Amino acid sequence: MKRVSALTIQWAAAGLALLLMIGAATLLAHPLASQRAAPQHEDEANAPLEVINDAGPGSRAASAAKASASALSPAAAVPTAFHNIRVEENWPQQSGSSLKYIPINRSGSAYLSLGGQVRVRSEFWDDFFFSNAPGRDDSFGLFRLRLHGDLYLGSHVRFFVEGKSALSSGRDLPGGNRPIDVDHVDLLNALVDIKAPAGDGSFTFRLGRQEIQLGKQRLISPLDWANTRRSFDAARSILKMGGWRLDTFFGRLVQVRKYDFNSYNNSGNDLFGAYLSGNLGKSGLNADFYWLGLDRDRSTRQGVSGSENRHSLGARLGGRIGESRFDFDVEGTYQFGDHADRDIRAEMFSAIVGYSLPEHSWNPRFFLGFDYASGDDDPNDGSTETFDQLFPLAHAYLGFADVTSRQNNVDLHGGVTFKPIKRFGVRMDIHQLWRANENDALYNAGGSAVLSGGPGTPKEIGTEIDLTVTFKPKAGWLVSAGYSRVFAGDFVKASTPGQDINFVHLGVQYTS
Ligand SMILES: [Ca+2]
Ligand SMILES: [Ca+2]
Repeated sequence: MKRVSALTIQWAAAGLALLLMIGAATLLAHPLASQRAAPQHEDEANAPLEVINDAGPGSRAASAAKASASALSPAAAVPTAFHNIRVEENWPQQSGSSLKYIPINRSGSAYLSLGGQVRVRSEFWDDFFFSNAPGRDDSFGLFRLRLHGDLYLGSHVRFFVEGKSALSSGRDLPGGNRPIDVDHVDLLNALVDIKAPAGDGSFTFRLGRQEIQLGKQRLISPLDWANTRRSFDAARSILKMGGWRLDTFFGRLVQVRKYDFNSYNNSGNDLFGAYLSGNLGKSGLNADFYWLGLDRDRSTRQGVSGSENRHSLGARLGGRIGESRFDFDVEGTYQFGDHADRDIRAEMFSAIVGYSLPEHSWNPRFFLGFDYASGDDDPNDGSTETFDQLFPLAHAYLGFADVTSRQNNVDLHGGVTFKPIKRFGVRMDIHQLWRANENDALYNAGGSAVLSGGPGTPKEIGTEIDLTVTFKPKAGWLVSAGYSRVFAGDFVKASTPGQDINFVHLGVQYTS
């Protein structure tokens, strides 16, 4: 532990003042928001896409004290007004909000819905990435504004445009302000939908810049935690029928250029595939089946660089177990393809089991989870076995301090969520983190190799505890605070100063 810098105190004071201001504003807030009806989510029957929105404190539903409980137990699911991906919202005529369903022709067949979100987060770091070297303590603020317009022209054509502005007060940790922190003014979504009835459901062709969220966001997520979020320039079809949803798409990752317009052509990461999700009859279980393809112009793995062509085949199953208090979620993915002159063979497995006590006034849910993602045992054997995490929401699963990713990783974790007071949610997690293979690197949350391994090196990365508190004073408001401590394990002690990491975050968000 070290001295607290003046800057840290400044930011702490600013953060607290902000929280107090927001709290006061909230008490006075117009009751409009809380009067709203929930939108008619076509997807609500399709729980997999609703899922882990509440996995991170930065996401809207984290607040909903239902925290991860409802994420995994459909029985507890509550209709929510705002979706993590705003284009998934479809507001009814009687929403009660003057911003939604604004008719623009006499018959009302053409109408416009407007919305937006403001988010402010302060982060405080002590001994970032296990080091007490200069430049490893910092505090900074992240600001984000999103505004969108959603125009319906009859029942077949829809235009959706969402802009963003992501700013930082100045991150001085290694890497400075990263592309996940800053994107001055840009387009997050800009798409057109052509929609037609299909059987008991619908078929939609979607073209343009768009966010993609699949399953529990283990592999593909809009990454709400990041200030700039993540989108793709893509063509996509969405078929909804019989309680199932099939997404097929071809897209290109939008590479954030912090101070310039994010163009279509500078990414080098093409993502394509098919993703099927739905409910298994009346079992209360939901399932996903998918194939995801990824073409990277160039990547470096275990010191070898080259173009990469990787396919991921996977399945997920989750839900409440009968009428019991147990819920579960399991997912497995196998990857194959080629990288430079090597073959790709990698896999991951993720499982979590929860136990809820609904009759207790705190509504607690206890959970135990295990995550595994393969590593490479020999860089010179002609094959690469390091799993690729693709475009995930990693820290919802592997710890809020973002020390590691779903690559050469083992995480045994457990915790509890509960609601001690109405509108308050508490989540406590503990993670024991290892590398899967001693000869492969430790990969950070961004998927970059940060510490290389070797024969005989310890596998233990460390132990992380996370405490997250959320408060949702009114519909649309989310106040969150979190503390994480990562105790350095044998592997990082051997190759870094081995200090424990402290991380505090305070956030306020308003969604309309
Ligand atoms: Ca930009
Ligand atoms: Ca190998």
